[in-house]
Amino acid sequence: MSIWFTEELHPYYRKGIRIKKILADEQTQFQHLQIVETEFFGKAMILDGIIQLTERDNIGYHEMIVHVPMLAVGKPKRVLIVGGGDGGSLQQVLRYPSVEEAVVCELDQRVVDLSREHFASFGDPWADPRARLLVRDAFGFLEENPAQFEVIISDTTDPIGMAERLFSDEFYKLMVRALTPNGAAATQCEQPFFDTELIKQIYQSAQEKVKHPAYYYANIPTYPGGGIGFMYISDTPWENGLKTPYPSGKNNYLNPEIHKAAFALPEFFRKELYG
Ligand code: SPD
Repeated sequence: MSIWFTEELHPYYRKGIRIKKILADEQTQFQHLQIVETEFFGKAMILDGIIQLTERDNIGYHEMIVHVPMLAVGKPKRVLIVGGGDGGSLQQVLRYPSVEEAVVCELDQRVVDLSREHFASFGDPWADPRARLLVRDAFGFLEENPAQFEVIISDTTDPIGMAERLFSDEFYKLMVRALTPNGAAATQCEQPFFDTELIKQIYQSAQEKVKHPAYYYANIPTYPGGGIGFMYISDTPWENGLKTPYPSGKNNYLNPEIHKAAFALPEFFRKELYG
């Protein structure tokens, strides 16, 4: 079998990858979950028709969403991942020996189960005694945990359906409240070409809450537009992270040049965001 999977996230833009085999296809309590074997990108996870990760290019996403806030903070002990049930962010967080507890607040247990089964490259981070999985909605958990986490990673799907709330001012308020002073968060923050207005709203919301919000970007070929951005949210400047040594283990995407360059924005978008 060889078929094209086409993602139509926007009515004016589609992208496709060639698939060899469907490995899992189920309707969970929350979403349509598929794991497929692709021709070029290895295995991929697709949720409600949208590619979430592939074996070949997920590492750029996970390294960038995790290490930028982790390095800025220095030696974080308690980390929260909102979403992230596939384990890719968790794997990166656990590279830091300073981490004593990494809580993952994921709504869909099946994302965790099928990822453990199919994505061996994540190295089963769930087996690490520092990992704690909470299968629940992140809003309630954030409400119950003010000033608890030095780093929060919001590793979510796109703002569609149940995930829309994770891009709201209310969510950002709760997330910042759950950070310790000088803690840092990074959130999955969409695509400058397609989601300019949403990113502007989020930046404004972040500006009202912390001193040093900033947008940065990574190239991920299987995401719309070939990449995705992140919002860095903290009273600590992201540049602090440039002085922090990397945790042991090999980086695949992040290096000091990329770390700096990721915050450089194309002029049209820089103007929109920073004026
Ligand atoms: N447009 C797709 C964005 C997907 C972001 N979430 C990825 C989850 C990987 N842990």
